[in-house]
Formats: sequence, structure tokens, C-alpha cells
Amino acid sequence: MMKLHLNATSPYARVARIVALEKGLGERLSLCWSDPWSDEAALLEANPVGRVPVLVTDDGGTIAESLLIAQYLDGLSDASPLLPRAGLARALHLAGLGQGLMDAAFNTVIMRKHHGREADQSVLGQRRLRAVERTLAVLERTYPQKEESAFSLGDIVVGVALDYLAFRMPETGWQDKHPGLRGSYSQLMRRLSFMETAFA
Ligand SMILES: N[C@@H](CCC(=O)N[C@@H](CS)C(=O)NCC(=O)O)C(=O)O
Repeated sequence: MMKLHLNATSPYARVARIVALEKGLGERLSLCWSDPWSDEAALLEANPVGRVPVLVTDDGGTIAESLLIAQYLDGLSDASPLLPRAGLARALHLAGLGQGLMDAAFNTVIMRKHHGREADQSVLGQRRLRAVERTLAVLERTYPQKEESAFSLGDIVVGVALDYLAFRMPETGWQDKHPGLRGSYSQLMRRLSFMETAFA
């Protein structure tokens, strides 16, 4: 049995969980809930960096970083490839944009938690908010596709990043400012893997 250390509000952990569900690996994964901010021994043993997610493999090895966990889980079976050879560049492009959006949003939220709303006014705070706006604008132009394309890791990371913004930074109002993204977003949120892992 593999083990995933995770937290219910971590967008990164949600990506790893969705990947496992989409790959049909849910039964092979036990979930180990932990608060990364309280330096729990079990988490630190699995990941000295003290962050979730971290995966403990069947043979006791550990893998940190959501996208590396995704790569590992995807390679465990040929079913529903999330990094398909055809369309790989687009899948990775979207995963990178989604991860960058998630980083900017997550760091905004954490800095607000530790330093209050003034954190947004700092040079780095302003940079993060501009990164969110620019990335949303690029996604609005390029993410929705006219032709059906295979579901990939890129869709997972973009979907989780957009939902994290809706959950933790609703004041961005991205659904109103970027209506072109709404359709793709609600389609993603209807997938079982997203519904089963909703932020709480
Ligand atoms: N790049 C990492 C980011 C992981 C991360 O920042 N996780 C947060 C929870 S959302 C965490 O554990 N933070 C605790 C800390 O930074 O000490 C990934 O993709 O997995």
C-alpha cells in the first residue's frame, strides 16, 4: 500500500490525489492527514522539508513535490495516461502555468496569514498579484480549446489552481474578469476526481 501525506486545503496535495484517482490507484493509496505547519514527526520523517504532499511508495521510498509524484503515479500504469506522448508539450505547458499560478496564489495566502493584508503591498506581494493576473489572462486566451483534447496533468493543475483561487482568494473575482475560463473550469469541477477532493 502506498501512503500519501496530505492536507485538505493544500492545492499541491490535491493535484497528487486527483492524479491517483484518475489513474485508478485510489485503492492502493492510504491517506495520511497532517498539518505541515506543526512539524509532525511522521511528515518530517517522510519529507525533511516538512511540506505536503509526499508519497511513500510500496517499497518505502519517498517522493516529494506534487509534479514528481504525478509523474511517478502516471508511470505505474498505461491506463489513462496523464502525460500522453501526443500532446506532451501542451500538457507540460499547462502544468507549468497552473503550478506557477498556484505558487503565486498560495504564497499570497500564506504571507497574508503571517503578516496580514499589508503583505500584498510589499514589492514581492505586488509581484505575486501581477503574476496571478497575467497568468489568468494567458489562460483565458489559450486554455479553452475548440477541439476536444485528451485530459492530462495540465488540466488537473490548471483546474486545481483556479479552484484554489476561488476558495482562498475569491476577491480576485476571476470568474467575472475572465469569463472565457468559466466553461472549462465548471467542466473540470464536474469530474469525480475533483468532486471527491473538494477543498474543505
Ligand atoms: N512545490 C511543492 C509545494 C508544496 C507546498 O508548498 N506545500 C505546502 C502546503 S499547500 C506546505 O506543506 N507548506 C508548509 C511549509 O512550507 O513549511 C509541490 O509542488 O508539492
